[in-house]
Amino acid sequence: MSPILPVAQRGEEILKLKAAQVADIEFNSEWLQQLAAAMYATMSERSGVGIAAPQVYISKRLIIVASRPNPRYPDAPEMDAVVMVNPEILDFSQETCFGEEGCLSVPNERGQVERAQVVKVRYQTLKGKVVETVYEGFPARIVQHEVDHLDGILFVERI
Ligand code: K2U
Ligand code: ZN
Repeated sequence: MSPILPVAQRGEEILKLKAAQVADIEFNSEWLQQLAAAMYATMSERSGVGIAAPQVYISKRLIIVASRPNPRYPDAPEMDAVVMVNPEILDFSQETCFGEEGCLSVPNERGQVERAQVVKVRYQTLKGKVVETVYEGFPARIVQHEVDHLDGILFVERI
């Protein structure tokens, strides 16, 4: 049973920092596995479709992306949650799209945010394997929203 962690709110310094890279020694560790599990439990409990480690007061470059259909995006793809360590967006499509976003750290606010329609992401798995994947549409939006958290940026700053 993973703990539900407290979520940092807008205005707290932790959300403004540029998060640190996860070090090689941390891969394959109980610690990283437990952090990811607790982040997933916290995200799920709040019906989120993504979460970033700084939101649970851990300033490290670790995110979870878990698109699923929801009231705002009824045709969003149902995807297995992906844990991305040290994610890097390698390429943003020229084409952008507007979509409504919310944030676990900014309750009761929603807004239209312009994002790249397609992104190419390189990340490591919890075991340290390097993966490169292309996402489009709502999953691409979540990736951009979560990577922003790792760089201390909230969606409200992009409206
Ligand atoms: O990072 C977070 O605070 C989690 C957000 C992720 C999100 C990214 C892009 C667009 C919307 C949300 C939460 O999931 S906020 C809850 C939510 C869920 C679906 C659609 C809108 C808001
Ligand atoms: Zn957020």
